[in-house]
Amino acid sequence: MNIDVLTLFPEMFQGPINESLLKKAQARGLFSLSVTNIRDFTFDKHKTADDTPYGGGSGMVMKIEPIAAVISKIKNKKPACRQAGSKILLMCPTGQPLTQKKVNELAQEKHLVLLCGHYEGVDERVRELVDEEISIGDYVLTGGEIPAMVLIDAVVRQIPGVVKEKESLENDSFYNDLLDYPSYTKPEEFSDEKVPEVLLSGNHAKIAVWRRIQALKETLQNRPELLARAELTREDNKLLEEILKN
Ligand code: 4GO
Repeated sequence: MNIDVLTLFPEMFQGPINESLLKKAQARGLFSLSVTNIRDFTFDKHKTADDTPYGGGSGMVMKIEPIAAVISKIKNKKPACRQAGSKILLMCPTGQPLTQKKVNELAQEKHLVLLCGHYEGVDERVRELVDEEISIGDYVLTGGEIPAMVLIDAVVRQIPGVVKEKESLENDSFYNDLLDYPSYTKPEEFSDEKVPEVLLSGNHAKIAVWRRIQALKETLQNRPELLARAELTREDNKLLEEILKN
């Protein structure tokens, strides 16, 4: 997958994307990232990327022409961008929520363009230039850069080969609308707290049932609304009944 980021703050992408699994994924050619400074597409001598809002009010609004110019350049340079398998996304608090389902959909694309607004917002006419508007949650940030990084991390994680074992993705929270079960590693005892006995038993069937119960409990406690849409087996429903009795 190829990801283009359009931003006024390209340096922000130096850190998170170039560490850990994302770094390895790039080194192994599983995805590539190119970050473009929108300011390079301004045409006046002051390199103006934002201006005051029509109608008055506080803050600055990002101008549409530099954004249109950079998108147009990407489309011309990469013909793939105009075909299926390519999406232009605007990171904004009024967009569609970024869920695991949305992440998995986006992971199927060959090319993503992520447009990051800054200041008070972007000229409304930007909507004509993008395919989708995406929000990472119900809160406002100073810019779309961190949401873009969140999206990149979540999407790249779903590219085959980035996370070693497929099983590890299938056990993830939200994979099947259940939260993940708890994990432990050495030592067996820490501050009087022991690792649950069953995990040391070597009985894989028992461990699987225990983990399922923990996932159901965790979901019931922290995110009960997820359970309503989770696809539960008859066994799950029996386990839930037991949990609710206690
Ligand atoms: C995205 C962008 C929040 C989100 C943003 C979000 N805040 N919830 N701020 O995904 C235009 C100017 C939007 C600042 C940007």
